Amino acid sequence: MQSIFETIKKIAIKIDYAIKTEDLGYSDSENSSGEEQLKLDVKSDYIIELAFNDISIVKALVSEEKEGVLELHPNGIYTICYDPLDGSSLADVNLSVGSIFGIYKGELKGENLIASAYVVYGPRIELVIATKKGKPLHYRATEGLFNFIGEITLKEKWNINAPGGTQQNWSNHHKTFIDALFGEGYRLRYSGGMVPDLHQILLKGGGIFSYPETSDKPDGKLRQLFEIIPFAFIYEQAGGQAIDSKGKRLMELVPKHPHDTSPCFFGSNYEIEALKKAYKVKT
Ligand code: AFP
Repeated sequence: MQSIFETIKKIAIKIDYAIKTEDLGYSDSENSSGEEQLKLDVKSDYIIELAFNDISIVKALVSEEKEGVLELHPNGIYTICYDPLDGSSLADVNLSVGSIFGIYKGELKGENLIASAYVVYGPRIELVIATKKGKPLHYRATEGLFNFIGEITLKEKWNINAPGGTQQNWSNHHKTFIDALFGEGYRLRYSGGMVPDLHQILLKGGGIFSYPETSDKPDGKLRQLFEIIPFAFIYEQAGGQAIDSKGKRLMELVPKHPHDTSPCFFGSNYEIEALKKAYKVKT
């Protein structure tokens, strides 16, 4: 597994360089969700595919930017599902973006996630790695080398509220819940980039990130395999919770299709318990 994490570090340095030096315009292609691809999306995906091609324990790759499964090594053990550059549409306004990696063994479903990692491309390059051995581990790159900063632990309750989705398309009970948090003094921290928005809550100590079902996205927007399950694992390992709108753990998701989405809520225990009450989840 260590060879996978070392490869992610090399990938991070290369994608960061691409963000800072390459064309931020659109390519003439679409991804498998029918979204226009930025040249950076395509380049980041290529960097990742090339890097894991040299790692024999990687059996296959599944990318948010491509349809299907790319078989790499028949005798490999792990399948890596990844979003090469999440929030890429923010790069051209110089906001932080990220890469997300889910490392699975066997069928591609939550309970088969072995480890996950994400990279934040911001003022600094930061990396968080989570395995079943303990708390998520936070690293920061200095001149191309990743230095260990510390373990990540969420508080029982903190003060960040990151409400995703178009507000006019929220359900009434979701809007009531979000407004109630602001009424308790929560701070609005939402950039539209899942990786920096979730990273901020982890590092600041807690709060809640929500991307609910909405009238325009009844199954949510964020993808189960590449985005939701990898972060759900990290939040649970940090002592928090990650659930859907029925109160089910996101780690129990079983995608029917690699690009399936789900409503998702990630946060500290107090905020997630408050959400369960607002959503009348039977506990
Ligand atoms: P893009 O990749 O199209 O920029 O979308 C980013 C994203 O998938 C995720 O990173 C954000 O959390 C979410 O979309 C933001 O969606 P809204 O703009 O609908 O809140």
